[in-house]
Amino acid sequence: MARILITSALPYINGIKHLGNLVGSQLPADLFARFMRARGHEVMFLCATDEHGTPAELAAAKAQMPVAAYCAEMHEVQAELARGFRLSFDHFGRSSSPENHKLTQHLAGRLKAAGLISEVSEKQVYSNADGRFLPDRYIEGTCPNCGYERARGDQCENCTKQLDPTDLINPRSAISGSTDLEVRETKHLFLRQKAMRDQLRAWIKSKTDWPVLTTSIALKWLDDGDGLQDRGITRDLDWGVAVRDGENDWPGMEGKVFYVWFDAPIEYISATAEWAHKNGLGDAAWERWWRDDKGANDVRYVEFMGKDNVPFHTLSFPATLMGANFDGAEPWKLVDYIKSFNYLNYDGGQFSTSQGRGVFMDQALSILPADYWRWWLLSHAPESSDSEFTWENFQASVNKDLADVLGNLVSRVTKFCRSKFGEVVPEGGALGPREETLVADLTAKLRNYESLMESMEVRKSAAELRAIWVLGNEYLQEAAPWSTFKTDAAAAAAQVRLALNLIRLYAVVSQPFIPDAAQAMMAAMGSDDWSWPEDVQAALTLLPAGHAFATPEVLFAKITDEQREDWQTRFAGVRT
Ligand code: B3M
Ligand code: ZN
Repeated sequence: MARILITSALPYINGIKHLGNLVGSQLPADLFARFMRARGHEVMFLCATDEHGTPAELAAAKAQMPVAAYCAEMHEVQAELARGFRLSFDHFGRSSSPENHKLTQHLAGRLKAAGLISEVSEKQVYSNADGRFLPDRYIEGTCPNCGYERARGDQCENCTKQLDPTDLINPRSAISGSTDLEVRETKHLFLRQKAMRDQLRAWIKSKTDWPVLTTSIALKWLDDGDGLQDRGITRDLDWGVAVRDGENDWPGMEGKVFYVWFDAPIEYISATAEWAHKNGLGDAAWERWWRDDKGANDVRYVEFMGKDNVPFHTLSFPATLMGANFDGAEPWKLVDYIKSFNYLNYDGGQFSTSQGRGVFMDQALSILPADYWRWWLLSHAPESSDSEFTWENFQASVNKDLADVLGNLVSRVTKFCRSKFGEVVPEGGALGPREETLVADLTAKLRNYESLMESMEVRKSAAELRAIWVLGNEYLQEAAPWSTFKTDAAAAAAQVRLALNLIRLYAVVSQPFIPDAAQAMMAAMGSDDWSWPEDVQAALTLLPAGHAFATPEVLFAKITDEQREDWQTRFAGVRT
């Protein structure tokens, strides 16, 4: 038994995530967590809402709510959707938690002690009317390039030109509209990542088993052009973790907060502390996952994320943790493996949160149960390249894989048994060579499935699981107990007994992908034995003759053409 620490990138707080976000981190992380638990490993699976920064403030202002209340409400919304998709987090935390405030301030203090923080004076736009510095995107004005009147200080949305706020013509505050702006000096803290370049490079180079997607992005940022830059880790905002040196004030930094990307990954650790405290456990309970000197050196830590988040996880966050251990006193757990994803596109374009394009998590659950989405998304995960959601493909996969292959097997076996032998596992004669072949084939495919799941080959795992289901169908087709029954009822009974056991086995191995259907199958088989089929032959005799079962309702209803067309039109436009 091993210990596996799993984190999913933290969904940002400012709205409901779309299916592309879901398949890029939380869902595959859940698949892996469920599989590892099913194999008997000790798993700690964490996620949280990422709550600080300008976008949270803007979203709260738009909702006309205080930002803390907005975040609390949106956290609940996202937590409920996570439950709806059966994401099996051990804890779904909040980056605004007291635990994260404390740990962020502590780590910043350690970096300061390590000499890895520099203070830099910058010129920034200050709004007298708003009484605050304005981050680039809080400043609007006319684009010097195309004349668009609502260009933002970081970029013109109309012509895409990257801008500096000082480039804007007639600049004004995006908050109040005030033009009473001036440029003022302000001091910020920078993390001296450059000084850690060699250490980071050596660490990344040592990760020879990382996927190419992950390593290539990391090395690009490390070596390309000017190379790794020192990074500002503070902002002039109200909402966030106050800049402090551990428990002490940080002179000159009053009224400033840490940059959201500084505190967000730290929340992976803090979420574990939240979990411990929520469960009445002491600090040792979370430290054994995160501190090598407190028992974490045998932990395998795996992170899941979209490719755009890779630089922060391969450079900045490790730099924070390595830097905090400058004197060897705080050996924080570094990630062992990063599974990153490309993008999922939507029907010929991109999913877009800002434009409301695509299917969002709440909408998805309002039309179909979680398993349908989980199956399609995972079996089409954008691993080696971007992939695309189309309603035709979704309909075809669900109908074929879930309804025709798996659902049909369950319903044929249980209904046939009920009609001929009643709702109990029948007594039966010996099994023959056909069954031996089935056991051998299942064993081979199952071992392959296990190794694909261990290496997080999501699509290939789905294909192998489907192949395992197909074996059962082929067996039934050939053995044809409904014909056997006419000449040899005992042989038919033996076949049916095997097939009923197969349903329980399928529940166990399918559970990471389709947890609700797996529960329904297991419940129908009147069993609660989730033990992994290390020995397929033994697993197929687990339900004895005389054991009662129930014939389940339809496991997966087919998606009709009408439904598909309806959804296609409903989700063609943008969400308002
Ligand atoms: N919230 C990414 C995003 O919303 C960001 C991930 C943080 S992981 C520590 O795209
Ligand atoms: Zn422009």
